[in-house]
Amino acid sequence: MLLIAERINGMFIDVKQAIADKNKKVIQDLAKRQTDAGATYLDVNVGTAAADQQAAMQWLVETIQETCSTPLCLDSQKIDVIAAGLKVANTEPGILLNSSPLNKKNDEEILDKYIELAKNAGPKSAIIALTMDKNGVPQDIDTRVAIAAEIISKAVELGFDTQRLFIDPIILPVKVPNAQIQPTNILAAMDQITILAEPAPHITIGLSNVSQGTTQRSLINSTFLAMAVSHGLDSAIADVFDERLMNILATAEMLMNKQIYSDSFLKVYSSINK
Ligand code: THG
Repeated sequence: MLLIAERINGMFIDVKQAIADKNKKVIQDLAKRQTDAGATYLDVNVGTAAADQQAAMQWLVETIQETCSTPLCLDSQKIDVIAAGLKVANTEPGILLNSSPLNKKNDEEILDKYIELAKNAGPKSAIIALTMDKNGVPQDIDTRVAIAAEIISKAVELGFDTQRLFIDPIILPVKVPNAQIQPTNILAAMDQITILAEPAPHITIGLSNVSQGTTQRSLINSTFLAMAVSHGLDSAIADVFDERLMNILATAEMLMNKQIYSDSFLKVYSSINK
């Protein structure tokens, strides 16, 4: 499992404040602690409060890189913010561009632009593409799969290896009225997305979305993670500080025969993910 640690996000009050105060310690501390906890990538999202999002993204990237060489996942809905981050990012260990829809009303070519950015960022760079298009986020299984198929064919057309593509079927909070069917729709979409290409594209989700506003965040996140792992999920943007979640992930991967069983499989899993 490729774990993208979610915590450096302006959605969290401490990070938002750190960006406003240019407080490096808060950010560097989170970068190091998430790396120690098993992060393969660090998500970097400036949130919505920063006055100049491009400058804030560059400050976050530079601040993290001063103490930590964990690959970054630049997270913004604005391609200009991603491009600004890329200018100062060390792409040598790899980088993830998070995220592009298939297309947008005011930008039909948005995915092409992300692919171009990734190509210029070197062979270890990859893209997270959302199963979302100019009509927004689909709620049904078939539209998610159809958009994923278009994303894959666009990548093939542009000579971009599908192994550098992470498809995100977009999980929304289970608490939203009428949304309780969504987690099962996501699992069914994953079953089909994994057979769209050979080798299969990677699949990722913003796991913590599913439990937003609920009283049992850790339980809901970790249960859905185990379910999704059994449907081909091989990456997630997640809370790596959640010990229950990390243990359940290790167990799910062992039961899926992705990690060999030994009596100390939990210990082994946490040491190889460092
Ligand atoms: N797909 C992709 N990228 C994403 C998402 C996605 N990036 C952002 C987000 N979704 C994933 N990251 C988070 C980070 C935090 C939370 C949820 C998803 C979260 N935050 C607290 C909350 O809203 O309750 C913040 C409040 C706090 O605790 O201070 O839950 O889906 N590709």
